[in-house]
Amino acid sequence: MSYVDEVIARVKEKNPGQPEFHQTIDEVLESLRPVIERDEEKYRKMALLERLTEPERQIKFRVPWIDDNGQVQVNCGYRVQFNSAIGPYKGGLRFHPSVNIGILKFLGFEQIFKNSLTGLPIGGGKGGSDFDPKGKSDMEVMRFCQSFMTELFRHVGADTDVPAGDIGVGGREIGYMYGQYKRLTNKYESVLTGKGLSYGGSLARTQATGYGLLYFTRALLKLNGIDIAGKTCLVSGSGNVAIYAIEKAYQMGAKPVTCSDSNGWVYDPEGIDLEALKEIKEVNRARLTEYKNYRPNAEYHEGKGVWTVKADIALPCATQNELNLDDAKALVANGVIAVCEGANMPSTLEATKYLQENKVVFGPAKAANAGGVATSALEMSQNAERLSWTFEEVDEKLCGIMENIVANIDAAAKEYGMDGDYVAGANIAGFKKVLDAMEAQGIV
Ligand code: NDP
Ligand code: 2IT
Repeated sequence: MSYVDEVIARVKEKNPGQPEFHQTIDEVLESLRPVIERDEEKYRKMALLERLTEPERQIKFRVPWIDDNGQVQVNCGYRVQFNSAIGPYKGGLRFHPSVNIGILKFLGFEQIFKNSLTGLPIGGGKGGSDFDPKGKSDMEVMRFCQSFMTELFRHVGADTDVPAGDIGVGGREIGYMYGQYKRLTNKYESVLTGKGLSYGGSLARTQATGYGLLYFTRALLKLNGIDIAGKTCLVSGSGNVAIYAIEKAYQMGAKPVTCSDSNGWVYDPEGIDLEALKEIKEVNRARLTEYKNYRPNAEYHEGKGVWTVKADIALPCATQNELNLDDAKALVANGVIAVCEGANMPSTLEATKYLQENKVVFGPAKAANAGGVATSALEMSQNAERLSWTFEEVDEKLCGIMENIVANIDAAAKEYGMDGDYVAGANIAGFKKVLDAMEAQGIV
């Protein structure tokens, strides 16, 4: 059996009941096959893939907190420190009831290659909790965040591991965690990114993932001879990534017509009303059912359905495996030109394959959504030099990073004879720097 197949089988056997982790292992190791097979015996001997697929450290801890009724609640906290070959661990914290170790390992593994693609010195990690911030008061969220950090603080630090936001973790949660870290350590350091602007945050970090996704999409389309202006876009999700993807799509002359949350979805043929969406989600923390109060002519549907609308570009920005084979078939039948992933692993392996086989330009998550973490790294740089750059400076750097990623994944795909396969291109381009650093640092 080839070394790659052996390791895929072994990882699945050693990590039962973790389907999302298996999925990313399948996708990434399959892409790396041509690189590994150039020198298979050497890599087998140094157990390169076994080391790459085993997190350097996994931390799991109890998070007790007291709700507004005086009842004690207990959640699980995690941090997966996956790979520090090219820099301190870096990656978000997710607060969602579905969080478990398998999901965090999938996210942490993806993060290794994504962070490498940014060209900045950051390793891969991910963490979070099964805590559900939905419906909790600000004080409940604060007590949870303080308890979470009361354990996590021993494992993180500006040069060790720098968490940030992800699903369910935004500016409010980062603020509460930062305050507690500072109180516990007596250090004012860049231990978290996505901080508020008054205490070390970077301009444009809030917008970065969504804006970056559109810079990426525009450049990838251009490479394929297509102009993004005038195109209709399907967006899923209505959180941080979706909102700023919609904002930048408008700025590029495209028209986003959908968005969704975990209850339902909106189709607004005139284009999503961005101000209404921001008020509903960012200010009121409410549900999308409210959208019709702002736009009576828009449609609201319960359940899932964004991918059934006819459009040119699809931008999944909610969560993993939200775009399956049936969705891919519906998109292709409706003539979609491109799918670029704002969320992490939103397309199933079958959906990705179907889209690629049908000549849809496919921009994989670890390349397309790298703008968030890239700007987090820019926040770390600003904190290190104790300076703040202007919005324009950060935004310009972000745009340059995303355009570079497009060029690098295209070149890597071509180098290995897979022209236009940006999934393979992203995995290979991200892997090469990590491989080089791991080889140089010996068996650790
Ligand atoms: P938010 O919490 O701000 O928003 C998440 C959105 O996705 C909400 O609309 C939410 O709906 C929806 N959603 C979440 N889980 C589900 C689910 N199981 N089923 C249906 N809808 C769901 O998170 P972000 O916008 O930050 O993150 C969105 C995606 O982007 C995630 O995959 C994340 O990993 C990825 N990402 C985020 C980055 C960042 O900088 N924030 C960077 C790179 C990637 P509801 O409110 O109803 O739950
Ligand atoms: O998935 C991701 O890249 C993020 N949630 C952002 C991570 C970060 O450290 O900014």
